[in-house]
Amino acid sequence: MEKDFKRTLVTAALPYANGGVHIGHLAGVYVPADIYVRYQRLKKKDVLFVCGSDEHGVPITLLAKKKGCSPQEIVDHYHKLIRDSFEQFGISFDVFGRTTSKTHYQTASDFFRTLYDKGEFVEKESEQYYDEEAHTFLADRYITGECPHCHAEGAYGDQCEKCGTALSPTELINPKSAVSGSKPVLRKTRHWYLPLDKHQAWLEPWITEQHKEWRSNVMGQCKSWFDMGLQPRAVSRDLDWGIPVPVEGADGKVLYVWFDAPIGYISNTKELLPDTWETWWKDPSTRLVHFIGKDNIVFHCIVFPAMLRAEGSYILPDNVPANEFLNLEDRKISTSRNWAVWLHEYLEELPGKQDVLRYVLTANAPETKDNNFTWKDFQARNNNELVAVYGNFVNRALVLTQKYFDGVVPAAGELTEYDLATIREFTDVKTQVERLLDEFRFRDAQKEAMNLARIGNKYLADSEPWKVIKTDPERVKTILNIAIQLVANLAVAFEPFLPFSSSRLREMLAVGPIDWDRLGSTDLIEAGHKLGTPALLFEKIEDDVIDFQVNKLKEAERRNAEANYRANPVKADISFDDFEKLDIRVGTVLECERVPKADKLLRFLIADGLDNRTIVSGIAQHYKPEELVGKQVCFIANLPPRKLRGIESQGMILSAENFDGSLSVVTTLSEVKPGSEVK
Ligand code: B3M
Ligand code: ZN
Repeated sequence: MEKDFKRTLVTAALPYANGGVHIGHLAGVYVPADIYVRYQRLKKKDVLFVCGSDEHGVPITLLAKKKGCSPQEIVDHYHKLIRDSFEQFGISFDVFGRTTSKTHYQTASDFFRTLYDKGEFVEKESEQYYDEEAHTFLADRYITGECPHCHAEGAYGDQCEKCGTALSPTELINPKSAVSGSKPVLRKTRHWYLPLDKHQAWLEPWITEQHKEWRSNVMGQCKSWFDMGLQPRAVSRDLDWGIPVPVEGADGKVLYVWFDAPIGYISNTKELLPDTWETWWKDPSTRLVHFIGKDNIVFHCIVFPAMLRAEGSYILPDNVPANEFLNLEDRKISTSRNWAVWLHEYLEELPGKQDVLRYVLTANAPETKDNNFTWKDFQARNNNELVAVYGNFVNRALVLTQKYFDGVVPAAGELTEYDLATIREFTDVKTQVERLLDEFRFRDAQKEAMNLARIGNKYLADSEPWKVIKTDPERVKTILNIAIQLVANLAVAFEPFLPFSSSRLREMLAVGPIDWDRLGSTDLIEAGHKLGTPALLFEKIEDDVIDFQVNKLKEAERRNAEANYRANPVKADISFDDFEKLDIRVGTVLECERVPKADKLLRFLIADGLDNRTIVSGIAQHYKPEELVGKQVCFIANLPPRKLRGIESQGMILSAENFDGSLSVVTTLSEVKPGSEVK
């Protein structure tokens, strides 16, 4: 439904201030939101881009406890880290506020109070776990215990991380408080609930009938919530970190983080525009668009709209273009396992490469399904697309103009059929990019922009100015004029996607901002204009840079495996007789070599005090053969012989498997005669 909006209010999900921002957040939320906002600005639309940090919630209090500091210190630190890295990355928020600001406390409190006074909440009593030693109710995350499904220890009151099942705290076997370690008891507590069940009657048709244009992944989630039937949701918690519930007798209770956080969009707008914020939030000619990740859909499509509607004076979102998830090297990004690429580290380790990441994340944007980021793909897209296509075209056009015409843009003469055909290929680029951006299809839109460079490369390759210059210099003037127009078009078309490169490119062209509306035309740069100095727009990324990043991930994974290591449970008992049947002996390695065409196998010749024996063992990835010659090993001597790759193996060499899967051969403390028995 095309409505006539006067202005667009764009929000991007408020990142939790208990860690940095990683590529999953960027690809899912911030890069597309920024492209969209830059595009609106280029079109001279009235637009406001609002974000800030989300500074409440249990994980922040847990981290503070772990670090031995206050939650405020945690959020102060991460608020600044996140704000600064976004800024360096070119995410062009108009305001980046925080939910611990005075304005926010006041706004969220008032909001709650209004709903309370209007009778929009229901009050209910329920039983929740209470820690009698620490004198506090326990949030779901504060309770751990045995998972009722997979029986892993250390499952949380809301989820078992081992098997992924969603839990409620009372399902845990042997629950334990994460605060004091004591056994929690059930106690009665009162909370305020938003009766979403009552809101379903308008929410459902509002989304499924009036917003059919929403993305199918968003619509799908909403419909499944409706099909299950909406339930009342508690909007308060027993916790000492958050905004106090502004109701008498509600001591020790704070607003649930998901109640106050979306109000943060409003308070941050207020903070920026204390006098005019209401135009952005209450005037029906404002279009509200929320950029979020898929895990936030229910809050932005159902809970927050219900809050806004219950309050009564606010507009509702017009669209919620939520993205799916971005995986990293084929695995789910995990902050707790440090399986992530952090923005602040990227900015430090790959300085000046903001646009490369912006490009790759948009090219791989998880718009319709989960997508994958790999460092190899990052390198390939940089080297084969940004350098070889975009950068190469720009460089050729600029360098040739420099060489033949001293950097002065030549006037075009008569156009050939081929020139006209080339021009026709890009005159509609503006229509195409706009159509795609209006539909929130960022990856396809960026492809359209890139297409200009492909057209340019093909045009130069086909018209060969470096040859023609010898026979027909007049013709080269036309060719390079068209090429320079294409370069200028690239600067404009990439402006929303790769702002740093567009600005460098404009420097090389020695021009100021070019009107977005002129995108697709062939008169962006006048004949006679003196260009700046050509430089490389993008640089090749070498293997060592990529290897460093991949190793860093592997190292993080190793450290995590080490920290989380737990020995396997002991196997079922066996009889002493069974044990005695095992013949374990010590032998000395006489020979050791790789088994050809088997990357895991080593062939050993072992002195065993009898006739010597051959053993094949799968430890080639852990030892070089020469390291083992002369060493003593333990082996099982009475296993039936087995053929491995055509070699008869007479026994099995014993190794210990470390937490990370690496193997270490078992040996004796002092040298013994080959054939000595292990008892
Ligand atoms: N703090 C972000 C998250 O779920 C959450 C968004 C709040 S938006 C109001 O990762
Ligand atoms: Zn489990």
